Amino acid sequence: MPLVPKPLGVAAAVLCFSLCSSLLLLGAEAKVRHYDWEISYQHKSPDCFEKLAVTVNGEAPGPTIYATQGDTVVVTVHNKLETENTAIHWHGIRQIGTPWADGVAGVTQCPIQPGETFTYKFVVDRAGTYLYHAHYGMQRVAGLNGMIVVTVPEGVWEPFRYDDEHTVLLEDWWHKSVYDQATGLSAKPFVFVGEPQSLLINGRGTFDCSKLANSTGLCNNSHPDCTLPTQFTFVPGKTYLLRIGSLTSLSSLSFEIEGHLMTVVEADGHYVRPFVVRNLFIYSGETYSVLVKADQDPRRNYWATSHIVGRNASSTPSAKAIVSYAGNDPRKTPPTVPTTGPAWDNTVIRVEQSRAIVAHPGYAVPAPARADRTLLLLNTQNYINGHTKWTINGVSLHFPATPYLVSMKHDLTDAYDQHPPLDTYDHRGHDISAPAQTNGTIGSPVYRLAFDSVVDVVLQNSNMLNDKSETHPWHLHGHDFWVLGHGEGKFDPAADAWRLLNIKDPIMKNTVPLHPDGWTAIRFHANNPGVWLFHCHVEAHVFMGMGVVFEEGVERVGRLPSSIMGCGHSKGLH
Ligand SMILES: *[C@@H]1O[C@H](CO)[C@@H](O)[C@H](O)[C@H]1NC(C)=O
Ligand SMILES: *[C@@H]1O[C@H](CO)[C@@H](O)[C@H](O)[C@H]1NC(C)=O
Ligand SMILES: *[C@@H]1O[C@H](CO)[C@@H](O)[C@H](O)[C@H]1NC(C)=O
Ligand SMILES: *[C@@H]1O[C@H](CO)[C@@H](O)[C@H](O)[C@H]1NC(C)=O
Ligand SMILES: [Cu+2]
Repeated sequence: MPLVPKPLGVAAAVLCFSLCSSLLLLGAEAKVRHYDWEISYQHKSPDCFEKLAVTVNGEAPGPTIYATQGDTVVVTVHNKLETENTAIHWHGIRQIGTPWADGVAGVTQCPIQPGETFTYKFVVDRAGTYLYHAHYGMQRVAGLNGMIVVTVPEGVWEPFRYDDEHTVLLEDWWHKSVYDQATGLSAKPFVFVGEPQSLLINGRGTFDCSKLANSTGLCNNSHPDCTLPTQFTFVPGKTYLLRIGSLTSLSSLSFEIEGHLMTVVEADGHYVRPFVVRNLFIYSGETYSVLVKADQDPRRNYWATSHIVGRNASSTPSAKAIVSYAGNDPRKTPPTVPTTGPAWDNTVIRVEQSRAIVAHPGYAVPAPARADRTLLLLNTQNYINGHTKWTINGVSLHFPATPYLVSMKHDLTDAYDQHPPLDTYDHRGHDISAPAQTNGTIGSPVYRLAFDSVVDVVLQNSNMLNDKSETHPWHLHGHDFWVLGHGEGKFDPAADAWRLLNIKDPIMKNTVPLHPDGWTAIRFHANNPGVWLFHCHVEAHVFMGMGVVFEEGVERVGRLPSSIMGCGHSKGLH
């Protein structure tokens, strides 16, 4: 959709950006956008291997939601999974005033049972590129994923121009069912999900069926779901905005378009100081908008590819889509062999790109100069009663039967654990370059944050039980945070670490990678009444307990809708 900017001046745009909810004053009338979704299992062959996928109105990934800043989105969800619960999270939407619509089973609502209908209603208060996905068990792995595009209101400028746009949703895909994967992760001994069989771009990938000795007809390289790769059309000379989102379950990715440079202009709904890349590193739960100029030889087509980085996944083929210049046969295979992407184990270039992402000078929201409280969250992998788990400061998060939002608002203090071991955990004595020597516990703790306080979180990586350290993209619900910095080794609060942090022009995001053998520091304002999950966006990791729960100002939350209740101790409340 071409955006024809109406001169309004940068000052006004900056004002609009920082006072986003007042944008309604600018004339464009807020709309209510209704969606009616049936969630059901369907047989799908996105990479030529037939599998049951969780679909939205028969599609996986689901439809892109388009709205304008200030609009209200109403999604009525009918659970037609027959034998499985569901819940849908609107990733990057802060749910200001509607914490019950965040869609996290066990935190903000009871799961939606088979045959039930649940309505999500929330305001999209800031332009940008966002995501949605299932947030019940590991259900996201089965395909319930999609994008949300929120455009600026009429009369407001973005700090860049383009002629047209495309959405690019990146996923990884397994042939094992979500049940098979979850059962393995919970087993004694634990069975990891392994590397994905394929990568998808807008729901399409390719698995070579001849690799299977006996696929009993389930794998068919002539299946119409997978014969044609996704195509993006470019008109020569035009500039495109690609809205790229990753909802991989495990993989960190590198995305590139053969022969074309990309200018990164937006990250998680915030304008960045533009920088040019040949390949974009993108972690699960992140979104980026990039500008691409159709400035190459228009007589041929080009590959757009995604590759796994951060893990040795040499058996997983790269995803391939076609960028087709208008006038060519869009299905015509590019004449070149797609690249294999950057070396999977080059952490340095990934950290460098993370550090390059800072706020656009005209739109920087400076971070508060200091925090009221600092949380050091150390992740370790532990054996707990013979199970392999992830813990944060020694506790593996298990969602309680009663959603936190309900139990905390209604003072059902038996429904969760009152005291996270924040101050008792021995961070100083923990050697991050070795597997954990402790066992940890399983629990349902919550960190209670003073309302309106400024909170720093330092995420500290450490070696897993296999003595390696890997990437964990962390996603915070209900907020954007300032990304203060990424460091190597162990964060030392007494030493220089604080001086290395960027509080001048940090980017705000909702998801940030914690790189191997390092730490990541973020700062946020605990000013959104509710209960919010903060977790690793690797589906297997959060399933194994890699997350924490924050509460702030729950007493300020309005009357909870009875539709989120009905499970655990909330049975009698509605
Ligand atoms: C392929 O698998 C099916 C089902 O497991 C089995 O009945 C059949 O004998 C196998 N065929 C070959 C050639 O191994
Ligand atoms: C593979 O798919 C094609 C196209 O739908 C179909 O004609 C063919 O019968 C399928 N092959 C098998 C073995 O099922
Ligand atoms: C990556 O995996 C391949 C295949 O399993 C193996 O041959 C190779 O040695 C591994 N590379 C590293 C650096 O571990
Ligand atoms: C406790 O942790 C140690 C070291 O990781 C491990 O060897 C042991 O099996 C664990 N115990 C249980 C009961 O899981
Ligand atoms: Cu993780």
